Amino acid sequence: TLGIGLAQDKEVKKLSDDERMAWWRDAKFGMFIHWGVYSIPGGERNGEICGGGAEWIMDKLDYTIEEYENLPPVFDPVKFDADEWVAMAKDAGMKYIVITSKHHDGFGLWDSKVSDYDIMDSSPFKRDVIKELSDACKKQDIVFCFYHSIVDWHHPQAQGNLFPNYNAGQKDQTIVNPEFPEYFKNYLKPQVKELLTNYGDIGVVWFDGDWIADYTTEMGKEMYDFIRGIQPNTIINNRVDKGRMGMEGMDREGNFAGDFGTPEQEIPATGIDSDWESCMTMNGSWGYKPSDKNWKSSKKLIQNLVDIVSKGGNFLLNIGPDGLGQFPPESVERLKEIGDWTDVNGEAIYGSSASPYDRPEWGRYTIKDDILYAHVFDWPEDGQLVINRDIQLQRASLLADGTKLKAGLTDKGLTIQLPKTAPAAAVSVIKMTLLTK
Ligand code: FUL
Repeated sequence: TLGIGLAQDKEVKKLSDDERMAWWRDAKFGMFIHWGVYSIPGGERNGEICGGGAEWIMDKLDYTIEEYENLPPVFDPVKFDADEWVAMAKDAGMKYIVITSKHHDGFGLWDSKVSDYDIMDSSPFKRDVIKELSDACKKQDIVFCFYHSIVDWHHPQAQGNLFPNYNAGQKDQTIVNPEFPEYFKNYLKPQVKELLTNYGDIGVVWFDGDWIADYTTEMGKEMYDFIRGIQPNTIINNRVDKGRMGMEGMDREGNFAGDFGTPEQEIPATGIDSDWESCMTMNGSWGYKPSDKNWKSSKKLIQNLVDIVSKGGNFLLNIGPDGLGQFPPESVERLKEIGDWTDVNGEAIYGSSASPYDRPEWGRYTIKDDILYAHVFDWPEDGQLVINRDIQLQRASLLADGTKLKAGLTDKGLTIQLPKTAPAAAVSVIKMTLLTK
């Protein structure tokens, strides 16, 4: 449905930058999935709980490679159901999913011919998770994308030779494995090629781990062109480029490397005139971590989505399924509540653009052609919503049920008269038609 297509397919035409980005710019909202053998211990080892993301447990709680290799043989996620996962993303109003094909620990969730350290060869499960998920996405019209780490704590030519004394938590940038170029050429690239060749259209390749000393700017360029040569219209994040992680990856003109920037666990304070996507966890961990009960409310997550979209970005919201393949119940509950909101208010999100008006104190604006959407976070007690003076208003209504609203000038400024109670608990949307010249 995307028509991205593999380069091998003769019909595939290379799109322009804007054409390539079009589906992604309209999509706004995607699901990040961090899942792997680290989902079994869930951040805990011998009663000790690792700080931060539980997907870092191998490094944080000092596993040797041999000790960590005991996890794949017990990775048997019998509850995994690709159709169900994708349906939960779709029902929440998400338009794409980004799954960790391989995180820093090096374990692959697909059938790799380059390595045995994957779900087909080292786990009793023996099902190609990437295949099942990409098929489920195709069926349900969701764009399939994958995350892939440049770091590899298992591979001896990458960081594997340094375990268990790696301590990347300190982000030691000075340690270099002289054999890393071999890993890059004979392992990383071939694995990326498998993922881009055997699973149909790939919407986004979401790299990570660009900070390591071994990775070079030249490798980043080579990787970017390599992907274009296989799937010309796949979108590639800025972490393909050495040291271009997050907001730090912006140049002075405000452009990100790769095709889009990746602010992590943060939302830029103002709009950025470049493509970007904020990724964020629901609690504090990317990988499954049941000890972390610090869940953001659905209200907060919906407001984050609106905030991001009003500033011209996308929102990639993470799920960390457990070792059996189930989404945590707290995540399921939040996805449902977000879905209830997008069902009613999606019109003000998908295909919209960043607000051309200054951010008001009560919430945010998004715009689509001559329709301006006011997303009200704080419903005014006196029922008077003061909107920006420079708005040329023709008519206004509640998006939820079409109730017409009166507007006029008061001593406070241009004001819309609202009903007593807000139609939604998280964000209520007022739809305004603007006067066109
Ligand atoms: C980070 C990684 O180190 C985290 O584990 C997570 O994958 C996040 C999205 O990117 O840099």
